[in-house]
Amino acid sequence: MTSESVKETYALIKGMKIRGAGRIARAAAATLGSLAESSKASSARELYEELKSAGEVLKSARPTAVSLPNSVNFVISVAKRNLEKGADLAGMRDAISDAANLFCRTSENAIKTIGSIGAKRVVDGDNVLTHCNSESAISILSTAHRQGKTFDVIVTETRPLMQGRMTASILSRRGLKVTLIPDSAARLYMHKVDKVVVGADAVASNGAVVNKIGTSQLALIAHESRARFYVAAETYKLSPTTMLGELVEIEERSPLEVVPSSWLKQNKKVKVRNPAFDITPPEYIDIIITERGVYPPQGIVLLMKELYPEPDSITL
Ligand code: RUB
Repeated sequence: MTSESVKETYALIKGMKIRGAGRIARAAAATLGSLAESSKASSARELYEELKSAGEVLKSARPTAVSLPNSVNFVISVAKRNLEKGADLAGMRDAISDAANLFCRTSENAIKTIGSIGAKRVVDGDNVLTHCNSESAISILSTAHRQGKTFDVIVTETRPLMQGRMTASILSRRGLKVTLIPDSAARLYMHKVDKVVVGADAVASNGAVVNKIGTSQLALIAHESRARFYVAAETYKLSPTTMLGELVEIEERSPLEVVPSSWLKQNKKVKVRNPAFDITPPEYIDIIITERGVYPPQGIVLLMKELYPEPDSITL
């Protein structure tokens, strides 16, 4: 039986009350940690089985951000190791809770580190464009601002759910100079943009980046305008299964995020599609900024191999 807290986190992630690849990963890890603390399981094995099924539920909340299965798999792999070592129920509870806390702390630190590494790329007088709402991209811009650099930020609205407004408010409250533009105005503005900084939901082994819909168009016009294109991605955004040739699933959301139901009723023959993410090929990306340093997209596979030395043992 799925616990109430797992159902609640699942609903919050699916309904996008908790959103953004890093946040959903931490929410899932934290939920597994508290499940371990409150579970009524009567043995270590029972707790492990309960954790595994809760993990499956959480992973199914949104399909694209690989941070979600990566965080769940991290916590479950620690539980598995402890079970195999013969941990008792209390030992298992502690190990799972510690693993969840470790994931959340590591994630928060990674975002700070990416901020420091990425801020080095921002210089006085820059015009930097960002899309959607990425904690890591925001960390870079906020860090550069705290370091006293003066630059302008252009934020795209990010239709249909307008996450760009969140980014614009956050940066503006922190004292950055921000201009919000419709997504469709990006090419008009790109000629004065020096750098584009975006986050990632998943990074494939060939260096392609999956991020909010519209990212790949921005990369294309940045390429045309010779603006640099930077991706900020914690290492838990790397998708290990892409080393085995698996593709990243692109989430398709409700048409009601694009048009109201009254419009749909009046235009029954019109098909409305709402893909939430797209794929930017590595040729359009200059660097991927991780907490482990900066990588050209074509080199990200080396980091992936270091983090996942036995790709064949990855559960598909
Ligand atoms: C959010 C989005 C963000 C990435 C990275 O999409 O595409 O750019 O998740 O964010 P949604 P972060 O709003 O559909 O979740 O750097 O915060 O992990």
